[in-house]
Amino acid sequence: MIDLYSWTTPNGRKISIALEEMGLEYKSHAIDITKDEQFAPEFLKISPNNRIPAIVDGDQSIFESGAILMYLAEKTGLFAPVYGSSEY
Ligand SMILES: N[C@@H](CCC(=O)N[C@@H](CS)C(=O)NCC(=O)O)C(=O)O
Repeated sequence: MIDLYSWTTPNGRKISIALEEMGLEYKSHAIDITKDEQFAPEFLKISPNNRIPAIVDGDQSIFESGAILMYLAEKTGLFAPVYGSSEY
């Protein structure tokens, strides 16, 4: 089960959309950036740059939406470009 730490912003929504489209099970945790919850010490252990979105998958925490999308694409094999392929 993946834990998603996010808020209602476009960067946050990107990850929710990817998780839904990939059919992955996940649990959402709201990090209300309007209340500075991104600066909570527990959240900073997951996302040291105090920004959403971030995910935890097992013992790995990943932040930055592009890095999360790449991680999820590699994990599922979905929406990932096939580098070096003429079909790409
Ligand atoms: N380059 C980052 C940008 C993340 C980002 O800017 N997140 C904003 C909300 S969309 C945030 O958490 N801001 C809180 C802050 O800067 O303290 C990504 O793509 O994940």
